[in-house]
Order: sequence, then structure tokens, then C-alpha cells
Amino acid sequence: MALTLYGLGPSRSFRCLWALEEAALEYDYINIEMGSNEKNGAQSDEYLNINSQGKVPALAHDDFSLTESAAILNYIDSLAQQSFIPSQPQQRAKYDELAFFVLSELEQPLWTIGKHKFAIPEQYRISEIFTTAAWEFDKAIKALGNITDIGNGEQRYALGDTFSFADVLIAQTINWADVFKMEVPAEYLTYRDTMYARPAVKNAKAKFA
Ligand SMILES: N[C@@H](CCC(=O)N[C@@H](CS)C(=O)NCC(=O)O)C(=O)O
Repeated sequence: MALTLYGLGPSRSFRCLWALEEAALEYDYINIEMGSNEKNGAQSDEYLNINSQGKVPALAHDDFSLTESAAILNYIDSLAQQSFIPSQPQQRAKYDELAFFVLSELEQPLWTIGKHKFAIPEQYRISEIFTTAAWEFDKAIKALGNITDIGNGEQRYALGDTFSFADVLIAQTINWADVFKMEVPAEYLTYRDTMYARPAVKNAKAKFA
């Protein structure tokens, strides 16, 4: 079996790189260049065949390919010897709750900022959106405190006593917020630091250093 992850630095593809390291799977990593139609460019025919949106991440497994970071985490978990997503129905439902919350609420204002700063064509960018996005992020980070206890210093991981891919999704998104200089409560930065101290993070970062 040949697994290849297509990504770009600390972007959302980092979630998948980190998960592959936690799962101790063998894989290749290919850095994709945005805006390029050369080899390994996001707009090359070869890459558009794998991700028709020309975005990262994408995972190829022999001739099967998959996009969407959270879906890729699920697939990585299905290949791993050890599970990083709980299977007991209510725990699994809590995992889904956190994953969908990250994708639809917590990262949404961050991606809005990213799109209006650099990702979409200049004529569609609206600088007034930044105030709204900051307000929305503040609302989302407060809501996070109501669906997981990681911010209270007593609970180590998003789902309780055990590390899961929910920690990958949340910690990477908190890191993204920090890089974007959003107001992130100190306890979440401490949580991010604890998660980013894992050996898998160090190994993942080495792939694009
Ligand atoms: N919902 C997707 C988002 C993918 C996405 O938008 N990736 C960004 C990098 S974090 C990208 O490739 N942007 C380039 C573009 O929008 O053209 C996921 O979670 O995988």
C-alpha cells in the first residue's frame, strides 16, 4: 500500500501530517505549491485529478484519493493499529461534535480572515470583514469552553483522559488563531503547547522544515 499526503506547511494539511505520525503509518509527503501549474503545483493537471479544488490537504492511497482534513483523519484512523477516534457511540458522537464545531464554527472566522487577506482574488476582498471575524472567533472560542473542559486546566485532552484526533483538530486551529494574532485565552495556548510538544508534532514539522 502506498500512502501520499499532499500538503503545505502548517496549513490545515498539518492536521493530517500530524495524524499520520501519531498513527505511525508509512507515507510520502509532497509539498504543494499554490498558484502553480508546474509539477506539484496546486493547479497542475496531475494534482487537480487528486483534488479538483486545487487545495490542500489531499491523501492518495494507491489509486484512491480523498480530500477534507477531517475526512482524512477518519480514514487515517481506520488504517491505524491503534484507534484515535472513539468507537463507543456516545464518545464517538462527542468526537463528531467537536470535529464539526472546529470545521464550521472555530475555524470559520480564521479562514474568512485568510481568504480576505490573501487567498481569494483581490477584487473580492473586503477589509471590513476583519472586525466581524474577530467577533465571531471570540464567540466560538467561548463556546469551545462549553463543549470541552480542556481550558480549565484539569482536563488534559479534548475528550477526557485519552489523546484523540479531536486534539489534533483543536490544537492546530488554536495555533492558527495564535499565528493570526487573535485573542486566544492563555489556557488554550497552554493546551496547544502541551499538544505541540508531542513527538508526532516534531516529526510532522520536520517534513516541511
Ligand atoms: N475544508 C477543507 C479546507 C481546505 C482548504 O481550504 N485548504 C487551504 C489551505 S489551509 C487551501 O488549500 N487554500 C488554497 C485555496 O483556497 O485556493 C479541509 O479542511 O481540508
